[in-house]
Amino acid sequence: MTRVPSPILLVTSLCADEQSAWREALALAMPGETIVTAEDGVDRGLVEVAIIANPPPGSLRDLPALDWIHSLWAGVDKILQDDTLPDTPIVRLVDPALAQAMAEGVAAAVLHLHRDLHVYAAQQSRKEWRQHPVRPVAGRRVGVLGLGEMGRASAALLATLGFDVQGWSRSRREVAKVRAFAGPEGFAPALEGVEILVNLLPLTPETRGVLRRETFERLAPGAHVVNFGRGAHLVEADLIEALNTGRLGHAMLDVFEQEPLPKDHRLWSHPGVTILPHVAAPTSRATAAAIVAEAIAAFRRTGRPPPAIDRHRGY
Ligand code: NDP
Ligand code: OXD
Repeated sequence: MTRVPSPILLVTSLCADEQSAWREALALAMPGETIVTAEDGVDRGLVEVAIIANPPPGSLRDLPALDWIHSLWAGVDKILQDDTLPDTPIVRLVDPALAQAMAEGVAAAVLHLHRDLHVYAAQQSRKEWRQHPVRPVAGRRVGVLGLGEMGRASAALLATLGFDVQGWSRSRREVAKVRAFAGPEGFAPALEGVEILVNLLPLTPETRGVLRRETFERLAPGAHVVNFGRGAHLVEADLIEALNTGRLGHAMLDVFEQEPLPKDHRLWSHPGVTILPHVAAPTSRATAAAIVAEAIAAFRRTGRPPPAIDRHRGY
């Protein structure tokens, strides 16, 4: 007798349309599985696998048979803040298409700043026709904080474009044509001479507030900052002070402690800031659903979930 696979619970805090688009994509990628949501009135005692996207706190309680969780997000900082989270492995999204999208987003941001497009946007608002010298990429040092899935792809693309790239991670990572630094002792050298700093760290107790005054002071004067990690990496008051004094040139921010960024937030109107609405690397439903489907198929065959995040490290 063939065993009917247990239902897979999809739990998100997405709007109804987006959640059903995900459900459809997941169902298409794994036609032999049944994807359910809490609203379907499923017997929670049967659920062995949950697929999540920023689930509301408490929504993964009362799942006694839960074996593991697959997140549709790369970053797991929000989920880990839920104290009711069951003690099961959490697998995060690792998708080459996401890393490629991030690398493109980082290259776009860095080239934008490198070619002074933020300066020309400000000039346009004043109808000012003024040319600035163009510097070669080879002389421009870019620092990348975090050399994981996102950071390695981004650093590699920046190096291919000809920038002088250096990166920082917890353990030493090899990326062709990128000077790599690691650990607390590698932090200061990783910032030395950096004119454009890109943050691609996960948010953990150790990395919270990493973009602060002491960090900015180690960069080249007038350096630019790109924050594509998480909002809480940035100490906003330190950023504003550094922009106002000219210690920093410009900041390109994609992530915020509160998203959407409230309409009355001071960052919206700061002339030294470009705001992006969390679009550095949008998740592709098709590729992500295929990756999740493959992980679940392997679990059905072997009974083992894919490699999980380290909850103690926080990523
Ligand atoms: P990974 O886990 O693959 O990489 C994390 C990197 O950060 C690793 O190189 C890790 O070092 C390094 N790191 C972690 N903690 C420290 C520390 N204390 N000191 C030094 N280095 C540290 O994550 P991803 O690259 O997949 O994603 C990174 C983050 O990007 C996500 O957590 C998310 O916040 C953000 N993100 C943003 C998106 C957007 O659209 N804005 C989209 C997707 C992700 P080591 O290599 O030694 O482990
Ligand atoms: C993610 C993100 O973590 O989009 O996947 O920020």
